[in-house]
Amino acid sequence: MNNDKVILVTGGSGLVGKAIEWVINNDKGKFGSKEKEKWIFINSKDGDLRSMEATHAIFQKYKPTHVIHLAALVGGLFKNMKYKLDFLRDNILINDNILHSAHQYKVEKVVSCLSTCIFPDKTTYPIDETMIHNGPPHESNFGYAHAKRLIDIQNKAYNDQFGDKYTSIIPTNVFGPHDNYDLQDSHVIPGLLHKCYLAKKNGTPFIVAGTGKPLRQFIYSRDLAKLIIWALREYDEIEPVILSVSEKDEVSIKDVADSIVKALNFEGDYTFDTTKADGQYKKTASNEKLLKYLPDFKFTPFEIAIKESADWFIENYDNARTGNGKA
Ligand code: NAP
Ligand code: GFB
Repeated sequence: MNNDKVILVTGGSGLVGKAIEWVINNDKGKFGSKEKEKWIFINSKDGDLRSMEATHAIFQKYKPTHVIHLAALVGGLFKNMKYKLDFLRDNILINDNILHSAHQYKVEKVVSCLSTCIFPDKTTYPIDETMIHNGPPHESNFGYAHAKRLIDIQNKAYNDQFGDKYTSIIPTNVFGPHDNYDLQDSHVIPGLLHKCYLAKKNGTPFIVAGTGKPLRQFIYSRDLAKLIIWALREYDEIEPVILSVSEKDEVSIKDVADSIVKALNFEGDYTFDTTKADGQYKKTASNEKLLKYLPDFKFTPFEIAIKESADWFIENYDNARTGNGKA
């Protein structure tokens, strides 16, 4: 019985995919590469996963035994608000093609990636894994949210009818090296890193969108990567698990902007554009289930993770995904 694992990582060129590749290649502890594991990182150049034919061709080529499914149409608040139908359709197509190909190629395990923004907007806090389907998500990202919720339904249907072992993890907002820094489409941390960098370079004001009051839990991509590798190797439930820092580490958008100003040594004007949307006020999630499994897991302190992310962005500005640089 050849128990070599062939692990296919979809979305391998993105923020989370690159972090998994970094941990596998650099972590000398329990999360790093292991014998009998072959890791394959793919991106859209390997094939458009919205096409069943292209997805099949990838499975035919690599014959994976395990899949970490990260590929998705992803974006921050403002991109989600603009393209709700694209977020719904593209992600439904990508997810269905991956899970059905995994079933047809008898893949032993799939770990898919959801997001805490898919939970009901009107809910009690902290949010936990049992609440996914308890009501409508926030208006700003219902397209993305319903497509992601469907993965949990698909996992349970494949397990119920065929016994397939497909599960999912639910990260909070993620940040780190190799992020998407497009000034319109990005998430808040890469967006503000780029804006503050340009404000410092051009001597212009640093403008944060919204009131700065909303609250978020942020996980460093390299911490998330370790937890996803753990989930692939050891997490045996079909039910999802939230991967997040604890509730006490929740910060405001103003705290985030202050940390970025400090990390980039910005001394210019710094204001808030309250004409811009705040989105969901908070989505405070419990990581109790995770800590039952990994009580000693060490998360990177927020300020250190922001500094490492800022340094990576400055060092790699010319090759980073900065979009067209227009706010
Ligand atoms: P990202 O940086 O935008 O990367 C997206 C990846 O998906 C890229 O490798 C991209 O390939 C690939 N991809 C997109 N559309 C594709 C298609 N049609 N066919 C094939 N590949 C395609 O995303 P990320 O932030 O790493 O997100 C990874 C996962 O984490 C996603 O499932 C996302 O929903 C989830 N998540 C992210 C966050 C966050 O804050 N970033 C929070 C919670 C959950 P190319 O590079 O070739 O385009
Ligand atoms: O990361 P973000 O775009 O998404 O953060 P969400 C949005 C918060 O940051 C809002 C404020 O309160 C914005 O007003 N903000 C301030 C900014 N300046 C900026 C900026 O320059 N760019 C951005 N993007 N925000 C997303 C979901 O929600 O969370 C996605 O829409 C995904 O589907 C992601 O799940 C993880 O946290 O509000």
